[in-house]
Amino acid sequence: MKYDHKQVEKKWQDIWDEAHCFEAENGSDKEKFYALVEFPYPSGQGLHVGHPRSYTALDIVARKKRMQGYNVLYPMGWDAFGLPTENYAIKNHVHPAEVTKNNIARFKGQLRALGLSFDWSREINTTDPNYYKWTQWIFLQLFKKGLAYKKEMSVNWCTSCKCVLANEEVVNGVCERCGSEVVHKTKSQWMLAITKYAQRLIDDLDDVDFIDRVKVQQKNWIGRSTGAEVDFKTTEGDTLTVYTTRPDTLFGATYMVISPEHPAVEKWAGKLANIDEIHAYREEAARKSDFERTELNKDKTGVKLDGVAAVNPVNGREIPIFVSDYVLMGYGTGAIMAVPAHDDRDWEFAKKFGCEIIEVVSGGENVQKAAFTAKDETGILVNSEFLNGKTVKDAIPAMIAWLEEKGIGRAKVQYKLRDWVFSRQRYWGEPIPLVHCDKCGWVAIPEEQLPLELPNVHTYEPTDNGESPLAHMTDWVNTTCPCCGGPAKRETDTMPQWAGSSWYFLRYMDPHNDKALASKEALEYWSPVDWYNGGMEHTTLHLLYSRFWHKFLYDIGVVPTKEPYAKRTSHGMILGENGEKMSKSRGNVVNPDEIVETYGADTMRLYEMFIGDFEKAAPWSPKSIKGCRRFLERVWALVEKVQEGDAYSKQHEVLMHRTINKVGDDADNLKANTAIAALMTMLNEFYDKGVNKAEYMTFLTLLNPFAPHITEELWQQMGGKGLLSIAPWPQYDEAKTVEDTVEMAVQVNGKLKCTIKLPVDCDKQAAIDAALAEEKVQHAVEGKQMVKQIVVPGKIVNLVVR
Ligand code: ANZ
Ligand code: ZN
Repeated sequence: MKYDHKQVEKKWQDIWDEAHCFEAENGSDKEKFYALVEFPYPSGQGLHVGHPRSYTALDIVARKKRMQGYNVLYPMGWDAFGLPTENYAIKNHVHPAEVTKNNIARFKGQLRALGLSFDWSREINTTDPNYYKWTQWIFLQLFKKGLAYKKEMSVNWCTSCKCVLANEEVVNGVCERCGSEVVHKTKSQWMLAITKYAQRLIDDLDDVDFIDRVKVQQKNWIGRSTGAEVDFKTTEGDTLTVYTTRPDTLFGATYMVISPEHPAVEKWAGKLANIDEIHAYREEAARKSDFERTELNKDKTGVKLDGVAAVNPVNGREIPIFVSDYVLMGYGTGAIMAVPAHDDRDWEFAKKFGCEIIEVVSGGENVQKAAFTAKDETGILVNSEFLNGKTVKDAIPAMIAWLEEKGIGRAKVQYKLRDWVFSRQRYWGEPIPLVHCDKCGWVAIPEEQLPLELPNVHTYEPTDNGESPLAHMTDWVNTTCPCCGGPAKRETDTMPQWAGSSWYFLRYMDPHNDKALASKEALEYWSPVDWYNGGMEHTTLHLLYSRFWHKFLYDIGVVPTKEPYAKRTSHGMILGENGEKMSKSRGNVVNPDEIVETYGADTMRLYEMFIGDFEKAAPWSPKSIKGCRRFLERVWALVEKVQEGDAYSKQHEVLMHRTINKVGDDADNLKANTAIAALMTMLNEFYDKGVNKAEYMTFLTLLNPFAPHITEELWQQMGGKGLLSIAPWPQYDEAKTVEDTVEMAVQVNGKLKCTIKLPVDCDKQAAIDAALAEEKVQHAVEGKQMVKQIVVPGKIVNLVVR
């Protein structure tokens, strides 16, 4: 019979559905295992060949754990709010809910066709009111604890999406999503105080098993730095406070720089002769992204304040103050002390504006030629009175102590992380469940009124004035204040797409609960996620946000663990055949549907796992797909050659135990590629030396997590009991994984004559005797004199004759 993947795959997908065999059980006594992959955004393009790389890898883990007797939760759902759907809806005049429904249907069909063992009874959708009820509920708890607050602030504004972006959504100065220019705009925004959790988000990384690059990126993004705040008196009699990581260099501070947006500009406006020039400069700066402003190699610009100066507290010297865009308002205090001798940007600025450069750390090149920035044991303080002769490391605390004693400075820890801008002026998102009352201010709507459903509007176009489309719906907007009963207005901004994905893994634990986001028992049993795999692009956004929400939920007693994910891994990208990123414009996008249609899901799965090291990017290779397909055809054809036998034969015993061990280990370590290679070797051995039923059944079991459909079919043909997908994983015996015989080469005068099989522990003389017993060897030494006999144990017997 020919291997017909279409018939086989459809048959088993239906059987699995009917058997509900991948459904996890709540309230089970079994040990649990929770495997999670990032739920997709159901875009109009459908599934990408990149998705199955992550899904298949954890599907293999989930399937194997299930066979090992665990109660496995491997769920799937839809992260369905967001801009692309809304933009598509606007363009094509279809409601976003309709677009979402259609896209989900397509995605679900594609995932099903891949034979992924998801528990579809727990499917979730972030745009379902029964789901976002709890997203809104969590927001209300944050609001009640003072962690959600509204603030006038300068925000990133995408000129094309007409929408506020979080810092994380701005990449190299452009919108992460559409690539358009991002400018600054002052707007009133809902903010979440993620910075309150900055230190815990760093510290608790010690307790989780995340791959190193994920930990490093999380830490870099949070950006902890230690240093001091120093207060400088000004000629106006007020103080200007700076943040510095190098208080040891204070004697070298020859000027100060404030950000163009610093409030001191307006405070001193009346005293500044060149205030117009400063205002013009500030407008110019507002048009640039933070990225452009702080780029190292950019030409330094700025304006010196004409009328106000500062005083360096260590020596009483008057020093000028500049505004310059390389100092950002959003970091530290928005003001710096400039030490051109030891900071590159300050040095460039000083050269351009003719500021004094004073060396205070010796050990490098001439500081008039370049800044000496080393911050290690080699630098020694000079020109710094009480710090002279100290290393930088010792001088920093010494200066902080001096400043603290004088009451003009203090040690300070600073984070790059900003609070999370949480409102969007768009339609397709969760409504923020708050109302504004002139008397009571911002008031939470009563929890019994959740979900606050998104009203059905007819236009969702973003407005040019930056107001949400919901603002036009006066019937919906005008309401009564839950607090005083007076007239009030609803918040019309919606939540960002990151909201629904910040807690979705909890909902899978108990997806139909209408009393709580999940029951206490379900949370206790399933937490934490045992293994979470996802893209590196989500390391600084989703991963950080969801860890933050989880910690908050832990603090208010909702979830039982501090961290949501015990383990996090990340897959490399699948590139086009040309080694470049797949994209429509490059014309190198591979459609997964076509691969499944032509070769079958099992081939597709094997191929995506065989493509290379899981963590590394890998180019698409049609040749290698054919190789995987051929392997499965040989697995199929072998069924006719299987002989009787309920136990492993002597000849394959070591091979069997070894491969069980190897495939199991590899599957647990995301090394599917080497597991598959071991199964290929096994198959070759069977073709060479024959195979019995016990051996073939074990082989099918080992291959099942990788190629589930074909193995179920062959298992059934062989008379296997029940579903292979839930059959027990094979056991192996450690002692039997080692060969008890070795093969040794026999040479006469350096020429290979034959090979002999000997016990592993056989001694030298026995090896020589065995070699001499071989006919070919006897022939070669006949009538000659034996000069030397060399034995390399386990490898070679070399006889030298004359
Ligand atoms: C004096 C100094 C001397 C500095 C020196 C560095 C080297 P990290 O490590 O990133 O925290 N800085 C402070 N606030 C800033 C702002 N709002 N915009 C731009 N730059 C700012 O960097 C802290 C250092 O960056 C601070 O230490 C300050 O320059 C600058 F030899 O102060 B330093
Ligand atoms: Zn009120």
